[in-house]
Amino acid sequence: LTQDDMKRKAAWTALDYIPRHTIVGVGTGSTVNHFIDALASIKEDIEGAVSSSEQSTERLKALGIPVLDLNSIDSFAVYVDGADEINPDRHMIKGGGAALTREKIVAAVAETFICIVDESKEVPVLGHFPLPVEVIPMASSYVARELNKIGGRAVLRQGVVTDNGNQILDVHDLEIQHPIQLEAQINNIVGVVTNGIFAARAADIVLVGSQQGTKVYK
Ligand code: DER
Repeated sequence: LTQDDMKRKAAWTALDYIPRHTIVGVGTGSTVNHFIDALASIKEDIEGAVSSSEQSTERLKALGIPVLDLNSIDSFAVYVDGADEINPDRHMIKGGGAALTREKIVAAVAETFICIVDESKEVPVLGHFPLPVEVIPMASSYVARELNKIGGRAVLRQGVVTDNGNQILDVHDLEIQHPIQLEAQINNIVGVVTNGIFAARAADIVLVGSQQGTKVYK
């Protein structure tokens, strides 16, 4: 199986966790793109989707799935999204696709977060994947200096402006032994909009596409 095959297997397995006649929160990325294709196959059975990016919104609309405004909803059952890394506590690094802010917002509203990954995303400790941090453009150099002070090596992601008009710093060389603490610490740096540690609100169910099929853990 190729990595894409494993992503597709995890994405289609997520259908088993989608209650009918509900609103589904949809993340961003290549694994989620497979999930959107899967969701389209049951679109008559769902009320609609809440999207975490313009990229996902376009794909949902192209497949005839209604995209709803998060502000018109006070809760919904399931959010499905990928991750760049996930540890045994179901804490994630996300943001490889620069959608981390809206992903974190939609995930915060969802009752259940289902993470769909291929086996390459499973790590014992977060941090080998450079940690994305969304920053207000005028603060990018200041935030980079603050992140370097805590042991990272912050690099401005070239040529990327997020859906919210902000920039991304990718922080290399972190070994994240205490994700919940570091997530809060980085949030406190003035100028940071969102950081890609998803630990305070971790995934609830993880579907891992692997050579042996799809593993489920929660
Ligand atoms: O940017 C993101 O958070 C995406 O979910 C990313 O983490 C996963 O992207 P992939 O499914 O293309 O590997």
